Amino acid sequence: CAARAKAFRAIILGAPASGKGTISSRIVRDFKMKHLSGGDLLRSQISAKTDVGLMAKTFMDKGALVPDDVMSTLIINELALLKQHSWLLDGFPRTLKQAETLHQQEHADVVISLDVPEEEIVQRIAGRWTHISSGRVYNTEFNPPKVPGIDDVTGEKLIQRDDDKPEAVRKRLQTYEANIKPILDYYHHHGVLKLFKGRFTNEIWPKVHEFLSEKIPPKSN
Ligand code: G5P
Ligand code: MG
Repeated sequence: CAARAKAFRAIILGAPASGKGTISSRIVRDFKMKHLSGGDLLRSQISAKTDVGLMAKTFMDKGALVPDDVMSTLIINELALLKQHSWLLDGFPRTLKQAETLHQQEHADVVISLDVPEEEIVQRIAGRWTHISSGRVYNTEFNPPKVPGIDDVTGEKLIQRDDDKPEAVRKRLQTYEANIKPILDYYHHHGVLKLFKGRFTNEIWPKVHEFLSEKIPPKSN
């Protein structure tokens, strides 16, 4: 076959429940990219009861950020395994420090930033159900599982995340607001930032698809 195209590096950012996971799953369905979510990675560490997982949980349950050094090490180790692949990084960086650490290793080709109104976000979180080992998410109204409380693919149980309780959600939104501006400025300065504003995923998704189609070839199958 022809020489392999350069691996493509994308980042997707947005407030809690802005649809990063949902849009990421559509991106990897349509484009040849590996999805890496910081939150999913932490939750799988928690399920496996690793030291990092147990430590991270104390921050996550409060809706606070996991310390930068822990998080950056975790992500950079995972990205090292994906060197040859195009990847989509979801929910990292969350601080300017993380953005700078990442930039020492990898340069993003595009940064997709989702901008969804806050009242929509609060409503969504209340209806979210998660399949922990895969990171698949459902919403009782938007994309309900075929059988309530059960993952469509594996038949395993769905759970509601501990940090989806109202107190933690408020804190997560505050934390996001407090940190996002310098990150967006940083990527804007590097000329890779693209904002997508809208209320619903089905409204934002076609624009993301069109944008990415101009950058990388869609999957041929
Ligand atoms: P996470 O796991 O990154 P958040 O809070 O950033 O968590 P979250 O909650 O995973 O983001 P999302 O991926 O943006 O949200 O959204 P989603 O899951 O796709 O969609 C949310 C819900 O809405 C779902 O139920 C979905 O079905 C539904 N939905 C989607 N679109 C629509 C729509 O159009 N309409 C409706 N009605 N519903 C819709 O991070 C968790 C924690 O991990 C730590 C932190 O403690 C963080 O709080 N962490 C980090 N700490 C430090 N540094 C980092 N880089 C960290 N990354 C994670
Ligand atoms: Mg997510």
